[in-house]
Amino acid sequence: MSLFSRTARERDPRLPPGQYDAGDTFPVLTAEVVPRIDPSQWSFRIDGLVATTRTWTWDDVHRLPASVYEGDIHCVTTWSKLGTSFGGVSLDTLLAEAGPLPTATHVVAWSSTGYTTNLPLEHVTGGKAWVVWEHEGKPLTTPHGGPVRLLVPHLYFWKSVKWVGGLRLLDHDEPGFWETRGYHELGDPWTEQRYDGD
Ligand SMILES: Nc1nc2c(c(=O)[nH]1)N[C@H]1C(S)=C(S)[C@@H](COP(=O)(O)O)O[C@H]1N2
Ligand SMILES: [Mo]
Repeated sequence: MSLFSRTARERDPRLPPGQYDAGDTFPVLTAEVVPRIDPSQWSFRIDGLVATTRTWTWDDVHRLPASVYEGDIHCVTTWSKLGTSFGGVSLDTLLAEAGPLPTATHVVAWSSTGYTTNLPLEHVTGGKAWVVWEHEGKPLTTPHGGPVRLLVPHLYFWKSVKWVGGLRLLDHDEPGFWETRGYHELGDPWTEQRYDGD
């Protein structure tokens, strides 16, 4: 490659401000002790402000219509992974079975480890969020949240709870693990909502 083409190379338009392309690497960021969760012991629960509290087992979620996300993910520590993919089921499918009540405005997503994060309900509906067990066609590994993690790729990746166990629907916002430690309530990478007050 000539010096000219290197210096003139444009920034990949898929990269939000302040982010770099991590290429083929997929860094691991974990605050807690990594849990070992056997798929046969895993379940996903939606409760709180719903018409019907629902719980799905590993077999149950595999019977639902499969959904794949192909695109990018962005960690607040400035790495982005471009053109990756995750497979699982759309949260829309799961929420439709539980039936959010009209009073529900926010969700808390949680892991059995105690890790939590808060999200406005409208940010996990309309094809924006998934519960996933595959990464680039292979089973999601334990360090990356396997057997099953949340995926909310339009927000910074701390919202994508690893080893996810469920969602609780609320009529108010309830800051989670990182949000009570100075991270932004929402976390939009395109407007660099990294920390509280950004
Ligand atoms: N349970 C749990 N989920 C979590 C985290 C965590 O520490 N524990 N870290 C978050 C953060 S800050 C990021 S960037 C991503 C990292 O996912 P990865 O380790 O698969 O890259 O998971 C998010 N989900
Ligand atoms: Mo992160």
